[in-house]
Amino acid sequence: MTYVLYYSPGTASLALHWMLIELGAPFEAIKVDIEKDEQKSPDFLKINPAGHLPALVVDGKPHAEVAAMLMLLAERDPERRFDVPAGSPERADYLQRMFFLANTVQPAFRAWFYPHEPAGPEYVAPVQAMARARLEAAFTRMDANLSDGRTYMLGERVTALDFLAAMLIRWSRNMPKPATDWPRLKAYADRMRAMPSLREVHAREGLTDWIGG
Ligand SMILES: N[C@@H](CCC(=O)N[C@@H](CS)C(=O)NCC(=O)O)C(=O)O
Repeated sequence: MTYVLYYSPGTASLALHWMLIELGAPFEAIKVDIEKDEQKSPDFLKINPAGHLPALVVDGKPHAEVAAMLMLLAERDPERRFDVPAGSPERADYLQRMFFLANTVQPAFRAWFYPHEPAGPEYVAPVQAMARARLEAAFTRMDANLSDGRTYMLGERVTALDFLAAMLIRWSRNMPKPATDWPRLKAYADRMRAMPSLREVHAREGLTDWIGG
């Protein structure tokens, strides 16, 4: 059955859009205009009551949360190319790293990009300072995870984790100290940027920065 992806260019939907392309899965992509706050429209709130992107319709039912949907797409792939199934040796690392990105890194980015949310416009500067410190600490950990020379976040093959990790590295591109200032993350980002599907999703979403290195 065809998936339906609700997306906005460059946002958290990018990882799903990218994986759908890489998998060659049948899907329809519906653009939601964040500039016009369409993600808060009554019609979209029926799809994702949180008013966030992405949303992914699976078997006719809408779902949200990018990390969860990446894991779902990976396990639904008939060849399970990017899945790390229960019982496999890397499973605990996979879950830990996936949840670290979703629970720690994504909220810090949310605070960086939406700094008024936690405490209003008055506290934008301290919120961004906190977000920056948390993100830089996270980049240090992600970089250290690659210190044994592994090619991808979990080892020698691409998993669902890499779609999320590479997207988050991309999000840091305009920060004072982007993730690519960490040498192993830079080399990793370059490897991911060589994937034709990452180039393709940039083209489809009309994104031109970062992908060129
Ligand atoms: N926890 C959600 C967060 C999604 C999220 O924050 N999406 C942002 C774009 S990156 C969004 O929808 N922003 C518009 C808004 O919050 O109104 C996920 O992981 O999917």
